[in-house]
Amino acid sequence: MRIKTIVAAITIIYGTTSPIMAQKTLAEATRGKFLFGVAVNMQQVKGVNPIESDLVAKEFSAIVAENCMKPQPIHPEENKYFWDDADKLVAFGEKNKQVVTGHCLMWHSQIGRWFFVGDSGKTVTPEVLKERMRQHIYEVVGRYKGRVKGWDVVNEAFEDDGTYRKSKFFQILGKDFIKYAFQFAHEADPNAELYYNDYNVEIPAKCDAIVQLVKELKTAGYRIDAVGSQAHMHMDSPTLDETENSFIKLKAAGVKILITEWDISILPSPYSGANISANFKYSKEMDPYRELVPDSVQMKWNKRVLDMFGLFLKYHDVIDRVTIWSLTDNVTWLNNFPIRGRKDYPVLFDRNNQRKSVVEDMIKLAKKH
Ligand code: 9MR
Repeated sequence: MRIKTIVAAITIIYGTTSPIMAQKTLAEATRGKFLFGVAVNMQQVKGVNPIESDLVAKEFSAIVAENCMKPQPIHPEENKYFWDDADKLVAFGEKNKQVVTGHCLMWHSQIGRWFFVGDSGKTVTPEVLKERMRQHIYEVVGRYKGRVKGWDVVNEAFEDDGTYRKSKFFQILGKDFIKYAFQFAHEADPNAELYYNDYNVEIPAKCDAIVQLVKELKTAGYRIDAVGSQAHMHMDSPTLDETENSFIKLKAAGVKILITEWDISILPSPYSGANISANFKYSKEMDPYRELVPDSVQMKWNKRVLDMFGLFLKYHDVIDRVTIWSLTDNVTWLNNFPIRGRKDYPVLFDRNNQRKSVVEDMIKLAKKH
């Protein structure tokens, strides 16, 4: 009781930014504007590294599973589901009063081969695939009904040129597979928000295709709440203008926007997508910052983070959540993509689990908006 009184007095005198008070977090700084989330792995959920778990719990208002809710891990065989990890993750989020997002229901990648193969070893018929989708979505969404706020219902259905990706789903069911997925997800949890999620949404042709999809879904009466823009970025692309234009188009389409997988690679890239099958050969030139990041490069990265974050803040009326794709530079997927074994620095906490200096500037910027 006495401690509480002292804390209250300090807050009145100095405000929450007092050095003797706990540091403000990005989640606090962005409250009322958008959720500030992070993708988590199972070590963090299980507390294998308690410092990381603690950071996830304290610094973020939302979490999403980096892997454990994807079709393959959660549904490895036709009649076998693996719930342990996803159950723990959802409970972890609830314990920490965080909004939990489900990622992802239908994705051409990280899905068991069995999904598309029938008894005879032949590709399944459209009817069978549709029924498998229904069962999968009903089971997964149904299990976390009321506990997961929203689902990435379909992930990465478009190519960068705006044509449909020729995934197994598309080959077997045509573009209607998307409608079926949204329908089943809505039936399984009518209160859950439903999202379409993709990378390189800043490419005009791809953004236009997504807008067209949103229109088709809405016109046909399907629920779609938001488009997730993964926002895996590089030092020079996409530009601020390209990013803003994608926001303008999505906003006009009448959906919310989620920044779902934000990171900014500091490394040179031979490739600018997030298609995980892309892989290039290692070379020292492509891994220039093993020992340290030069100040000039770090300053450029910091500026890029602030410029983008400023843009997210500008559009906070339509952006509901900004999620960082992994907690620290240690655990980011970009250390192994699109070239294995590099040292990247794309997120907001460093390899010693410390906040990068740019975070304070982001917090200051959030206050101005
Ligand atoms: O970060 C994820 C990595 O650990 C996985 O190995 C990879 C393969 O499934 O998926 C990564 O997350 C992807 C996300 O689910 C969808 N958009 C692209 C992300 C980066 O590949």
